[in-house]
Amino acid sequence: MRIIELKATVTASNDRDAAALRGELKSKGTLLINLMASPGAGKTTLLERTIRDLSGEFKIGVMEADVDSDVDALRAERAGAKAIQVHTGGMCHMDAGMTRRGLEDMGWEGTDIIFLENVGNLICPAEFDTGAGKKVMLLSTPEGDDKPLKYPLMFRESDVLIISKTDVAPYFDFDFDKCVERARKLNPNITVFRLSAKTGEGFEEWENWLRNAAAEWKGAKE
Ligand SMILES: Nc1nc2c(ncn2[C@@H]2O[C@H](COP(=O)(O)OP(=O)(O)OP(=O)(O)O)[C@@H](O)[C@H]2O)c(=O)[nH]1
Ligand SMILES: [Mg+2]
Repeated sequence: MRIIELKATVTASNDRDAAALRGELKSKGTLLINLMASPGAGKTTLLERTIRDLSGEFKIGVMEADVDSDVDALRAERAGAKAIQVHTGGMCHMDAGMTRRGLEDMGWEGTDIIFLENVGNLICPAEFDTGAGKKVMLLSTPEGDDKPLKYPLMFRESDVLIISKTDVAPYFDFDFDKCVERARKLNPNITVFRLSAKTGEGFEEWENWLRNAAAEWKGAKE
């Protein structure tokens, strides 16, 4: 497992770089998923199980973006994915140029699905297009059902909202209906899953969504 040190890319247009990267990935049928959430929401735990469940069907890559450490990439690698750790040089998000460098260093060709576990926070990652084909966010029940009100851009930008740690929801008075209503007010098309890595709730639905998304992405490559 490699670790690479990155600095923010200085280019005229992140959006243009992101669109170019997305086009290259699409031409090879590789679906890049930008996974975003607060620190500790359960991103790596979600990935570990997803990799174990799906690595017989798909070639899966994981790019772990953090300010420091290699723990998450080691976890993804142990679960069976091709993994790379990128250090963001203190930056709180990944941009398209950084994502391209990480992917090239990892060797992305031949993979079906690559998860980019973005730096943990609900603000900056929502502002930067990384070139991903899909954006998936997690909100864990201990964070509270009011988060769509406080971090609207993240909810607006995401294709999928995974409400994680449902097993502990009763301890945090988490109101699922209120949370989903608030999220849908910002983004009527957002797909919502309830999921627990402890009980396994929701994994079947999430993994079926992934299967469909990967197939659609490949189908559109011509
Ligand atoms: N009860 C419960 N705990 C969970 C669940 N998913 C993850 N956790 C716990 O939450 C903690 C953080 O999980 P991670 O998967 O490391 O979270 P992360 O979002 O990758 O964290 P960062 O990469 O540091 O931002 C760990 O102690 C996990 O065991 C869940 O579904 N239920
Ligand atoms: Mg993590």
